[in-house]
Amino acid sequence: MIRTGTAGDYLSHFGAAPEVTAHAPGRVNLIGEHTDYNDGFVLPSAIPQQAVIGLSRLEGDGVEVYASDLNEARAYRLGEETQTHSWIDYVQGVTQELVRDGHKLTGFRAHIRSDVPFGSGLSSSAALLVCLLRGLRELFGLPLDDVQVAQLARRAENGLVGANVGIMDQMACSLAQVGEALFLDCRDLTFERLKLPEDMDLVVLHSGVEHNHAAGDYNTRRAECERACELLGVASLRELGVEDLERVNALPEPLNRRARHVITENARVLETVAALRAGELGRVGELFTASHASMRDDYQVSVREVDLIVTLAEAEADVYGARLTGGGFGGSVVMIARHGTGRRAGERVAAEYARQTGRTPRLLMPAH
Ligand code: GAF
Repeated sequence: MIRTGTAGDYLSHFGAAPEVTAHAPGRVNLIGEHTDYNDGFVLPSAIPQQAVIGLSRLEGDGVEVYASDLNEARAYRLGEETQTHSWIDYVQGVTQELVRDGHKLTGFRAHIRSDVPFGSGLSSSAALLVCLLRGLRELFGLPLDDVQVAQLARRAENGLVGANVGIMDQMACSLAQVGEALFLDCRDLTFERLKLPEDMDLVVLHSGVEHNHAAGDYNTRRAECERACELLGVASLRELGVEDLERVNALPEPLNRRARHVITENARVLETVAALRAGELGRVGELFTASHASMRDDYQVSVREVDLIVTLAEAEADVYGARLTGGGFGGSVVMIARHGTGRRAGERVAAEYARQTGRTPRLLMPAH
């Protein structure tokens, strides 16, 4: 298992054992997309793929980091963090926020590795941030709980990294478990853990189309939601429900679509939680299908390749439903299937998708 290799990786790279090791999983969001920065509901789960880190303190304020997946080393000094538009910004963002909060750090050395596919919509960034923060928390005895870790990770990503993301991914990577869904209210960060039903398979298929949240489209969607709020006279779209859709539909294009997606998606999260509790997997599948249509037609964050995977998945007899997971503009599809059939269905979908597009999909089974 990847976790046990961490200390050995560090040792072989730096020639000494690390003082601490830490890890954090990627996440798959079951439903509740683009609702987090609108104070809404989300329902992510952890995936077995994770980021792992080995760390040791250094004298002075130098930070040395090696990313083994990229075979790249970077160095900087605490207090001199500057944006470089590369992976080291995640590390720099974290130390900058910790120092700003008055935490006492010295320099350190880190070895990082991750098997969360980059740009897959499965939170490779948040997994890296949370695993680094867990490692630093242990190394320096920082008084941070798991919610504070998530909040600090988000500030690092919004700040030095420059991606204006919501809080879902960091909360999921810090608090979610494989086999459970984290039902999270992003307005006040209250959450509940829901055990996923035993009689379903969760399948994730990465389209091979990479996305980037520091890019413009994500920020455009956020700005559109803010503008919709101004026109509707509310502080956040969370204040509205499906009973307000008439007013929402009267907004100018595309603000009407954006707000409609967020409002109906919040309602779908609540319905999905109820259906999961009742073991009504057919209903969960219908909600997945409706969520995907809303992301494709109203929020307009899907791409041709992802739509094709959803169509192929839904043509499978044992698949209850499938939808784009994560921010969109590429990334992955999450599907639920009858227990024991998910892997085969996922393989068939992946093969047909590869044949039609020439892309290389990647099948992940968040087993439970
Ligand atoms: C990305 C962001 F990082 C999250 O905060 C969330 O907005 C998601 O897109 C869409 O639901 O993963």
